[in-house]
Amino acid sequence: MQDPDPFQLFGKNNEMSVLNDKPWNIEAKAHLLDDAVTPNSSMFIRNNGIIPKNIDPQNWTLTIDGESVISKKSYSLEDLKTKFKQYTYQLTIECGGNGRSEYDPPAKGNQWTIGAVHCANWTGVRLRDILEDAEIKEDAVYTGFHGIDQHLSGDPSKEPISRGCPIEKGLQDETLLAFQMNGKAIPLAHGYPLRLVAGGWPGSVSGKWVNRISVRNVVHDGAKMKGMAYRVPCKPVAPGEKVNEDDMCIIESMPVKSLITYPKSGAILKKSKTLNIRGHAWASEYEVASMAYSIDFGATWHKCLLEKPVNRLAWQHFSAKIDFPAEGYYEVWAKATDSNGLSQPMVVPGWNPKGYLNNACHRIAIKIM
Ligand SMILES: Nc1nc2c(c(=O)[nH]1)N[C@H]1C(S)=C(S)[C@@H](COP(=O)(O)O)O[C@H]1N2
Ligand SMILES: [Mo]
Repeated sequence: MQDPDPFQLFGKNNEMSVLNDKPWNIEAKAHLLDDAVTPNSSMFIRNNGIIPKNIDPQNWTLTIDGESVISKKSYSLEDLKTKFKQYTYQLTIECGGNGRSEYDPPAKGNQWTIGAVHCANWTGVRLRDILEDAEIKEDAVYTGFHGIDQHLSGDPSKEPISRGCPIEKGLQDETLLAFQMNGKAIPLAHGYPLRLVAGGWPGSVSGKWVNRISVRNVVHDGAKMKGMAYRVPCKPVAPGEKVNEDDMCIIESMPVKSLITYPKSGAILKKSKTLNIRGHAWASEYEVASMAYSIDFGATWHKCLLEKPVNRLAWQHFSAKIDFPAEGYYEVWAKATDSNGLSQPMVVPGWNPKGYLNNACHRIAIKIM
């Protein structure tokens, strides 16, 4: 039997790139992310294990347990949908390893280029409301999620991933336990029937197929919380340097970044024409404060128009009209600056063993004839 066609299987645009099929990891291209709100067809898929099958939403339960709950409590999907207020937010999710392919020496793992980011509409209940209903203790410091996907080894006693976040992030208004994406049931590959969405933080915090959340009185110690996974050196290191596990710190919010989504790199334009570029920028817990472009490799920068986010943690849209001085080859570079005053670096930032947090400027090629 032939392997299933991933584009059909997941409803993805056939220009998406399949980086791995065991487990499935698929990324977008910049021009596929042009929509204000990312449709399923262009959303990257990142899996650490095997996508679950035969989910029965009628019998789904979410259990809240851990040292820092008074007594464990379970909810059906119906409970979640009927007993709590629902919210919809546009939330940016970027994989911590987005941009990994550019590190040198290379880092193992999926060689994401720029396409492991999306900003969809998520509808669900606030994790905070559920945790308050379940009554958490004052000593709560961390959350830890558990999903029903299987470890690649097939060993049922192992979890592929079980990460979490400091309780403060878990209690934010926008941290959702979502059951809808873009107004419909969440597609299976994105976490049907229930997933966490913690916008702005490494995607690995947004647990899919979630059926249990532990409220911990210590930093969660689930699969991929320790060692090198989703961690970077606490102090900068030289490229290729060996780093002890003890000197690695957990990644929290993602750094400021942007993407030019129109035109497609390689576009050809007549000299007399103005080029309208557009794209998105995001800065996790901060807002993007300004957006600039350069057509001379960063020698001079010019302002882009930048929109406000529709809500906190949503990406922001930018655009600019560019007139080129002469015929020839150009690159358009885009650089975002956040409300904390930090900008994107023009080259790949600090090397780290697993190749996380590459927020270098995005650039596209343009030919003027
Ligand atoms: N249960 C479960 N949740 C998970 C993962 C996983 O493998 N299993 N991968 C995480 C990672 S690393 C990322 S980047 C996001 C990707 O979400 P998406 O596949 O919906 O784009 O899901 C996160 N949640
Ligand atoms: Mo990720």
